[in-house]
Amino acid sequence: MEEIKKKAAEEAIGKAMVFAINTHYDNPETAEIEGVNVNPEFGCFGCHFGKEAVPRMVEWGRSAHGGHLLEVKEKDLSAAISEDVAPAWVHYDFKQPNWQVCQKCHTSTGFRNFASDPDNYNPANNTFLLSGQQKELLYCWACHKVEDRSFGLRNPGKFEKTAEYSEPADRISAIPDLGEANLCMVCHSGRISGEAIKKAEDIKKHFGAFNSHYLAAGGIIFRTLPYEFDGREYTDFNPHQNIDGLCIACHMPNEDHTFEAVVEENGKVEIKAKSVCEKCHKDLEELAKTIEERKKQYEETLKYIEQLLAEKGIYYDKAAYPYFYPSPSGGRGPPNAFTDWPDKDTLGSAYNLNLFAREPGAFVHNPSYVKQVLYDTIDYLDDGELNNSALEKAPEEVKKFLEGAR
Ligand code: HEC
Ligand code: HEC
Ligand code: HEC
Ligand code: HEC
Ligand code: HEC
Ligand code: HEC
Ligand SMILES: [Ca+2]
Ligand SMILES: [Ca+2]
Repeated sequence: MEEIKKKAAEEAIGKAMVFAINTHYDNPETAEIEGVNVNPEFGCFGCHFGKEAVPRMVEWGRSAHGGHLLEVKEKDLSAAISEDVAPAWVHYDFKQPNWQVCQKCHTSTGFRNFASDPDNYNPANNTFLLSGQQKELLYCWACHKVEDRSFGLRNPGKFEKTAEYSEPADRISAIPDLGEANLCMVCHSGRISGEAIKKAEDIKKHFGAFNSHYLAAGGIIFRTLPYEFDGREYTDFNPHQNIDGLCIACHMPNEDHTFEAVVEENGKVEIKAKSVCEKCHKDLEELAKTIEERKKQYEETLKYIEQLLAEKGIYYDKAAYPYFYPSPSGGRGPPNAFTDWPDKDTLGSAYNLNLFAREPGAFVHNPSYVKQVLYDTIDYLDDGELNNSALEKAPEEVKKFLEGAR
């Protein structure tokens, strides 16, 4: 009996070792990420905090912040995280000095240093203990204070202090201290606001000069990002903005480190943060169906905006930075980018398209406001005037989505 137990234990340890060797080493010779890098400053404690950490590690290993490492390795233990799976960690070698402005959101070292002391943050002082092309994911020690063994969360403070952009100043300063969600706001609130287009003296530039950046949920919730049209009123009513814990409440129910608010399989949505939504939405099955429907309608609405821009000779290619081209781009990229913006509202419309195409949760994050902005974008593009004509020629799904927005 003892012999059998011992053998089983040895086998389990052997398996864990093989697994660890294949997931804890990132080959410096390749641009893909083969596994996590162990920062000698924190050692194994950088992630293995103790018993409570174990379920979190598995969840994190499946998350976008963890580059979906465990999903990649489940298929093939020798596979690596590629650009397709996690572009934000893999696309560039962000530790190189020419990417210093990007490091606070695209590296653990940069984020840790920034979030620990935003006032005195200087990316030139980011020290990367990595070699060759090795890259960081968003490790546990980026968000958690591992250095004092408290494992508590870093707190960069109010968004006003951490924002990449300074306008619209009144709305930015109105964002309250969000506690733990201050962490999320640093990276998920975009880099350039639609206000910048209003202030710009010269708009005849390629779109990179106005690109809001991506997955900018915070900038939608608090209305800091979208291009709003002059002469139109926008609602301040967003019931989701005052939920205690904000991003954490909806995206980390029961401390879930996959950071998923919903899971989706074959177009069917299952809500994870049930107890949060339940406080206001009585019928959760109904709510899940609404999300499925709205998601489709939202995507159709963005397609329609893309079509209206194309009719003006402005072609959107989501996959090819800087995204707008004078002819269908086919993934070409500069120097053929579109620069001949006829006016600010057209550029603002293009800006909104790219912002929302890169914020797939916007229709949940701020439902009524988002519909207004999309309505106005279409209303402007359809005949160059804000005359409530947006739904006249719109496809059925778009009509369903925007009915009642104005
Ligand atoms: C950057 C984060 C990180 C660091 C640092 C880290 N690990 Fe891990 N480790 C993980 C993740 C994620 C898993 C997968 C979680 C799971 O399967 O339980 C894991 C799993 C393991 C496993 C597999 C067995 C188990 O616990 O399930 C071993 C063994 C292991 N790590 C050893 C180490 C050692 C030794 C060090 C220090 C040299 C270390 N790890 C440092 C993230 C890390
Ligand atoms: C250091 C910057 C950073 C911080 C801090 C951060 N995120 Fe992220 N987050 C990212 C990046 C980058 C991605 C996309 C990774 C990829 O897919 O390449 C991402 C992805 C996500 C996704 C998944 C999107 C998808 O397409 O699957 C969610 C949800 C998310 N983050 C929520 C949060 C929440 C909630 C917080 C706060 C607890 C947070 N993030 C903190 C940078 C950050
Ligand atoms: C304020 C935080 C922040 C800063 C600063 C930042 N990014 Fe990002 N970036 C993000 C987030 C969040 C994502 C995740 C979006 C995604 O994967 O869809 C992202 C995604 C990306 C992607 C993947 C895009 C894709 O196609 O999905 C690239 C490339 C990128 N950023 C480049 C840069 C570069 C270059 C810089 C510096 C010049 C930079 N970023 C600065 C937050 C930031
Ligand atoms: C993007 C930031 C972020 C990253 C990265 C992150 N966490 Fe967390 N973690 C949080 C937040 C926010 C909470 C608080 C959640 C709450 O209050 O509901 C938390 C809570 C925890 C807790 C306490 C809750 C509990 O289950 O006891 C543990 C333990 C934990 N995280 C472990 C980890 C580990 C291990 C990793 C890496 C595998 C990790 N975290 C990565 C943001 C992060
Ligand atoms: C009311 C709950 C709620 C709040 C608050 C909330 N989210 Fe979301 N979020 C969702 C839901 C639900 C989705 C999924 C929408 C879908 O894909 O169908 C989502 C989608 C996302 C996505 C895209 C995920 C993907 O898979 O593509 C990101 C990133 C994100 N949220 C980040 C955040 C951040 C950061 C905050 C805080 C600034 C936040 N969210 C606040 C409910 C919420
Ligand atoms: C504090 C109350 C409250 C909580 C908590 C809450 N919601 Fe809402 N939600 C509302 C209200 C009120 C509306 C209607 C907003 C409007 O009409 O502008 C709404 C609207 C929505 C919509 C848009 C519906 C539509 O017809 O377009 C979605 C989707 C949604 N909520 C999802 C969620 C999810 C998912 C959760 C939990 C993760 C959640 N909500 C939590 C109050 C709440
Ligand atoms: Ca590598
Ligand atoms: Ca019109």
